[in-house]
Amino acid sequence: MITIHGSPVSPFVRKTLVCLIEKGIEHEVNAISPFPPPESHLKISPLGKIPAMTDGDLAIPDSSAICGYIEKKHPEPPIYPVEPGDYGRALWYEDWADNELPKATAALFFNRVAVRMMKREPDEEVIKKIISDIQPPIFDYLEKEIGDKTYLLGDSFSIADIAITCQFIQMMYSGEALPEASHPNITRYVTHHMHRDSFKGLINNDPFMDLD
Ligand SMILES: N[C@@H](CCC(=O)N[C@@H](CS)C(=O)NCC(=O)O)C(=O)O
Repeated sequence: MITIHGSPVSPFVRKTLVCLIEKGIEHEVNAISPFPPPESHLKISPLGKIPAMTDGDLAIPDSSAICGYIEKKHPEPPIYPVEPGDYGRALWYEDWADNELPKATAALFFNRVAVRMMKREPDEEVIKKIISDIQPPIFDYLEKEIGDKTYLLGDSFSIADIAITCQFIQMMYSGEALPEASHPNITRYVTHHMHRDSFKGLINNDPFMDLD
């Protein structure tokens, strides 16, 4: 059976869990924290990060590698577009959502919530700077990419929508609302996707917010 190692509160763990749930794949979660990771975790995740996945003797770290493996092993329903152009764009959005978007979203969770778990006080100056300087260009790019679409690629739900929605949920877990006035497309898009059964079940299991 597939085991995802990492706390479900992590946006990257959430990404892998949504993929598994969307595909109806049986799995279990070994809810470890990476701050610091248990010694045994370094054997399956050399960088000490979460998530890592094991499937029998196979170990794969990193949410993108894990989602790619899941897609190859269980192609239906697809979460990566089949059309080559859309596939390439999906990989781009996934990479952007994992590496650029967190500077504007998950960074708020880290600096407001995770620091307390590490027995440190949040730094309000850092938080203000994220909201005033870092968020606008990142959100402006996404706002234009979304436009009036429901799905970023074609007319189906894909890894691009999963990776992006995961990061905004993390921002909301820090107590920050979606940017309705400044970025209405983002707000409409994220609100739509986070109400899918896969996301909703995970959100309602976490201690930060509840969805009807
Ligand atoms: N590119 C990695 C990023 C994973 C990641 O940064 N996870 C965070 C938790 S949300 C982590 O393990 N941080 C611990 C650390 O950086 O040492 C992925 O997609 O899985």
